[in-house]
Amino acid sequence: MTLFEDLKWRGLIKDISSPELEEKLNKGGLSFYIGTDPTADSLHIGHLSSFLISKRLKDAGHHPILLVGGGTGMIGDPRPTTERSMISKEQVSKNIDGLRKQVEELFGFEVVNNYDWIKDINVLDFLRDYGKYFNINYMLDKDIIRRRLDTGITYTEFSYMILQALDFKYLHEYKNVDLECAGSDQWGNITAGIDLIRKSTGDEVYGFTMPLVTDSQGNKFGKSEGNALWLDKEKTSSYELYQFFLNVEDSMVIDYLKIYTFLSKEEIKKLEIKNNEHPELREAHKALAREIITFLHGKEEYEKAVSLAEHLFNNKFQDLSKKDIEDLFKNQEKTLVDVGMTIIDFIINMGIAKSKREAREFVETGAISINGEKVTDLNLIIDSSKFIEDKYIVVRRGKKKYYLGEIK
Ligand code: 629
Repeated sequence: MTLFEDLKWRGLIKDISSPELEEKLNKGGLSFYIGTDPTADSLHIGHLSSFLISKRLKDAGHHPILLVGGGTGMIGDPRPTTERSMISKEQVSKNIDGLRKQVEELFGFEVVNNYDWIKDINVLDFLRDYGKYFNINYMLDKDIIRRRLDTGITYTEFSYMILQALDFKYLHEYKNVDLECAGSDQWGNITAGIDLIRKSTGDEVYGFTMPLVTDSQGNKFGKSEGNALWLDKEKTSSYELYQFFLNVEDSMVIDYLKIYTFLSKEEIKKLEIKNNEHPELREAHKALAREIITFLHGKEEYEKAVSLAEHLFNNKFQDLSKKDIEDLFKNQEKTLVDVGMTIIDFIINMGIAKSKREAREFVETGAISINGEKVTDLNLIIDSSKFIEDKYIVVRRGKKKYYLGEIK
C-alpha cells in the first residue's frame, strides 16, 4: 500500500486541496506543518489523531514541523459557538514550554513558535501586506465564521484566519513548507493560507484534513466523564487511559485501531475478526489500549495499568502504593476517618451502613472486605496498620460497591 492508500484506508483523509497531493505524499520529501495553540500545557486525546498523522508522514520520509501558536494563542481560533476567553501572556508561555517538551519527546518534531514572527509585524504592514489579500466576503463565507454571525464574533477572533494564513506563508518562504495538515475544523484556515500564498507569490501549496474523531453518536471522542484525557501522565494516568480504551464501543474499536495505532492492515483485520467472533474477549480493545499507552508512556506504564486493573478485578489492594490507590479510585469520593475505631463504627462512619445492626449484618454475612481482605471479626479495630502507606483504606461491600477512606 502507498502512504496515501494507507491514510485513506485508515479513514484519515477528509478534505484535500488538490488531487496532485496524492502523488506528492507518496513520493516523500515534503516539509509540512501542523499547528496547535497553547491553550493548555499538554496535548489531549483530541489532538492525538492529527499528531499521529504527522508521525505517519514523518515515517514515510516527510519533514514535520510543529507550530505552537504563541501568537495565535493570544487571539484564539473562533469556535462555532462562542467567543473564547483570552489567556494571559504568562500562561501562554508556560503552556508553550509544556507542549514543546511533550512534542519533542513523543514525536521528535521540529518545533517553531509563531510569536517569533508575528510579534514584529506592525498594524500598518499587517493591513497592507496581508489584509489586502482578504476579501471580506471570502472571510464571511468560511464555515466557522458563518456559524458565528448570529451569536456574534469580535474583530479579534475574525482576524485569526489571517494570522494562520500568514504563518503558512512564512513557513513556506523560510522553511520550504508546502503542506499544512490538521483536523477538519481547520479547513477554512488552511485554505486561507493556500489562497494567500497563491495570490501573493504565485506558488502552489497544499493542505489536507482528517475527519474529527467521534463516537457512534457523533460526539467528540476522547472525554472521560466529561473531562479531557491528557497525554501528560501526571494529568491522566495510564490506568485511566486503559479503562477508557477498554470501554470504547465495540462498533467503533476497529476504526479507533486504524486511527490511533501503527498496527498494519493485516493485524487490524485479524483483530476485526476476533472482535466479531469473540467480542467478550475484548482483544481489539486490549490491543488499542496497549498500542496507545505504550506509544505515549512506554511498556512499563502499560503493564502497570494492566496490573492495577487486575488488582481491582481480584479485589487485592494490600501491596499497592498511595499513588496506585489514587489512580484506581480517581473519581471516588473520599471519606475522612479517625484511626482506632471498631469495625462497626468505622462502617457507619464511612457511610456504608446506617445502623449498628446493619453494620453487624454486613460483617456477619461476609459482605465487607478491607483492602481486599474479608472481615469476619466483629471486634476488629481499624488501627493505622490498616491504612495503605498511612493514608488510604479501601472497603468493598458486596461484589461491586467500593468506598475509600483517608486518615483524618
Ligand atoms: C497557527 C495556529 C497555525 C496553524 C494552526 C494553529 C492552531 C489551530 C487550532 N488547532 C487546534 C488546537 O490548537 O486551533 N488554529 O487545539 C487543534 N489542533 C489539532 C487538530 C485539530 C485542531 O491542534 O488540527 O483539528 C484537533 O483535532 O482543532 O499556523
